Amino acid sequence: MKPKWPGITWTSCNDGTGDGPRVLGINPWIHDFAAYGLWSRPAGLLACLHMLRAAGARVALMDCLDRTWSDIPWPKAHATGKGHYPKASLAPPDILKALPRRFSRYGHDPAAVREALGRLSPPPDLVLVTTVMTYWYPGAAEAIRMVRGIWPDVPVALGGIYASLCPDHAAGLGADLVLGGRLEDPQVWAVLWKLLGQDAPALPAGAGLEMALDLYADPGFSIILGSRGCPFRCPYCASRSLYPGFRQAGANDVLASIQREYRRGVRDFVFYDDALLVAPQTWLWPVLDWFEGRGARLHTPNAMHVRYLTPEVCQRLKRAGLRTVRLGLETEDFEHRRDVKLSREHWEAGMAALREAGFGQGDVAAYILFGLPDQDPAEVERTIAMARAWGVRPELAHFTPIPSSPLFDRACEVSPWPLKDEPLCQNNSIWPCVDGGYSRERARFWRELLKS
Ligand code: B12
Ligand code: SF4
Repeated sequence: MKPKWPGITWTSCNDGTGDGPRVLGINPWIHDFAAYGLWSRPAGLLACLHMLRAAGARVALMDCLDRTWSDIPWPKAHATGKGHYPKASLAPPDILKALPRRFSRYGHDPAAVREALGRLSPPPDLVLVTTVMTYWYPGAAEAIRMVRGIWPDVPVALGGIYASLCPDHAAGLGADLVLGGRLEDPQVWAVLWKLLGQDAPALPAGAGLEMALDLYADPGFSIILGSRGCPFRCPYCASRSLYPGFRQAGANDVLASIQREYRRGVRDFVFYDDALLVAPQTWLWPVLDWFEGRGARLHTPNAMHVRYLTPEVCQRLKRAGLRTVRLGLETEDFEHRRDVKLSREHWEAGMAALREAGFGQGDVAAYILFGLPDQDPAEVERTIAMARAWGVRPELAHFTPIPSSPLFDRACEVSPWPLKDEPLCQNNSIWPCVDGGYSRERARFWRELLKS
């Protein structure tokens, strides 16, 4: 099938013609047992493309997981913009063959992607391939192979979360350069421009927080990133190693980005912050004030910290139009938590504040960690029951052992899978640290429990 509209094109800060280098960003396919477009956007790649464009480059985006560049049939999205990806069966990688689950490539048909890239004229001077989950690297490898086939002489840089957390493994993927870390880090910035044969220009304002959201021609939703990093240090999380500090954007910058998206018709906005409610006066209050009465729907799929849900916070969120409320509960065993971010008192106060603000039973769900090393499944059952008792929908967040997170070494000790050497085994779909691993019967048990 031929992509007809609108294809991918070069854009620049002025009229798209300039003479800066041409940089193509690719968000690769997902190869996995399951994937759902929960308002997913490659925020990191969009931040990179914004920085490069603001510094004089011309940029283009090929998002293998988004339909907006083509008229290829796509599963109908939910009214708020989330939805399924098209998928095609794939043979699972050898190491995952024994798992009784279907493996697929999610996203556009590679033939359509190849054709759209082939039509990009003139060709790029540099291709950036981003990565999100560590165990999705085969999609990045496929993208690199495709780029090599179309433009054998164009350099390819691989970056993003997998490249940052598994740099040695990423070195084998076939890119010319693996660049872990953040592009706004002056060293990384300089190396990337060297690949273009140029001295690095000054980093633009807003580097690392602003994103080139306009590269989506007709988006059903948009994302908001008002901060980077998280002040907490939960043992199962890599946030601290991906972004050691905590940085917030200025309210005017976040608002300007939101207003641009709102003006072109976007009404669903999704927060990507790890610590959305920390120091909300910096940018979140002005943003929520602006949303009041504008008929937008806000979503927090990345979960909010319950400890910050005071009556004022909940009322502001409600008035601004928060619809999808996701909370980080993790466990009901408040006395023996693996983190320090939530006490029983916080939970009770947060639940009362949400209720008073008018959030109903259908609006709120809590993530419960499942499959941690040494976790007693009875703890998960109790947590599900507790969430229900509070009128909150329980959702299992399957544990992903993440290199560099404090719990990774223990995960390696208990898991029968080679977690360190093979990132595919970090996939939460295989239940890598659950006694006996994934099985259909065990999966059915938890599904039924969540339904009942
Ligand atoms: C937003 C988010 C989500 C969103 C959307 C994710 C998406 N895009 O599809 C939602 C809520 C859907 C989500 C879901 C999940 N997530 Co999540 N998520 C994040 C989060 C908080 C932010 C990612 C982000 O956008 N950051 C902001 C951008 C600007 O930063 P960045 O991507 O790192 O980009 C910078 C650099 O990497 C670099 N860069 C990026 N690309 C490139 C390319 C080149 C060439 C170069 C040079 C540089 C470069 O420069 C960028 C600018 O500084 C991260 C944690 C974190 N703090 O990173 C977790 C994180 C990625 N998620 C994680 C997990 C585990 C999950 C879930 C599996 C949770 C669960 N158990 O259910 C699910 C499953 C996702 C799925 N199947 O779709 C893990 C990853 C684990 C892993 N093994 O890789 C992380 C790291 C959190 C953690 N626990 O530590 N997630
Ligand atoms: S799990 Fe959440 S609260 Fe804990 S360190 Fe990660 S982002 Fe912060």
